[in-house]
Amino acid sequence: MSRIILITGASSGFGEAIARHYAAKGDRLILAARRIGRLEKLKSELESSTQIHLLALDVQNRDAVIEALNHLPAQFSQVDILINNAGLALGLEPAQSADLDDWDTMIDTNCKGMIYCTRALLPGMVARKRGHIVNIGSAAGSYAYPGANVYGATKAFVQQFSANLRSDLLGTPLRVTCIAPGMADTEFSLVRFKRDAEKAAAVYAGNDAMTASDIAHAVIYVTDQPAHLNINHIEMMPVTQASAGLRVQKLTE
Ligand code: NDP
Ligand code: 8X3
Repeated sequence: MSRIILITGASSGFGEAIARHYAAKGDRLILAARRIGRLEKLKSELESSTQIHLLALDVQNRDAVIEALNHLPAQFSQVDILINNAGLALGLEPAQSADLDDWDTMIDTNCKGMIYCTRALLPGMVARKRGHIVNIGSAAGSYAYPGANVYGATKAFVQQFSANLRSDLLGTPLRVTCIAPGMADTEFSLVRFKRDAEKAAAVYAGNDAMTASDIAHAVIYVTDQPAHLNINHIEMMPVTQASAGLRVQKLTE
């Protein structure tokens, strides 16, 4: 049976790849992002396979999220799967020199955007006794690295919110999954480095990073499991990435 899937951050990277994978299965899609032109292009590519509704939406805007998700067109209103994917890292400066506006934007998008979308759709899912929320966390939510300060903290929030949601939803058939990827080659670094293409390309050069499609496969895997089964958490990394131990600063350095 065709499901209704709402994907935030569908205009590039993971969200776009996830949309392509669900479209190929014939699921109906609600695609949300700020860059509506990108979404329109994707819709024109995918609409031969399925029905698609677009939302020009900034997930930081609480009123806009609630309004949009509470007034979906009738044929899209019963969302089965919410993919909270919209998010970003801004900067890699140490905490003492990081930009406070960047910190606000990461918290407003990665944490608040996720909880607004979730809160808007949860009552309907609970009433219909059907729903799956997939939150895109990050390896940065579990492992510290220099410059990840607030970005990593927002993704730890995503991880813990997912676990806490599962507790609240015990006794309902709803499912919650957090997928926590490490390094994947998308526009993520271009955004982090404020459109410095050279710096962004250097992040992925020669390390065989994951692709957006790798993450989309994981999303499809968790949402295609039988109804009695909840995949709580998936952490995934390219073979070329690992948490490689604690650093020690010598007193003489
Ligand atoms: P991209 O930059 O390619 O995609 C990010 C998406 O998020 C875009 O579609 C963007 O759309 C959307 N977005 C950003 N801010 C907002 C906003 N305020 N409102 C609505 N949409 C927004 O990066 P990725 O695909 O890599 O990132 C997707 C998610 O995966 C993020 O949450 C990221 O933190 C996470 N992640 C990424 C990893 C990586 O290495 N690439 C690893 C682990 C996690 P638009 O600008 O059009 O609004
Ligand atoms: C981004 C993953 O490992 O580049 O969320 O911080 S990593």
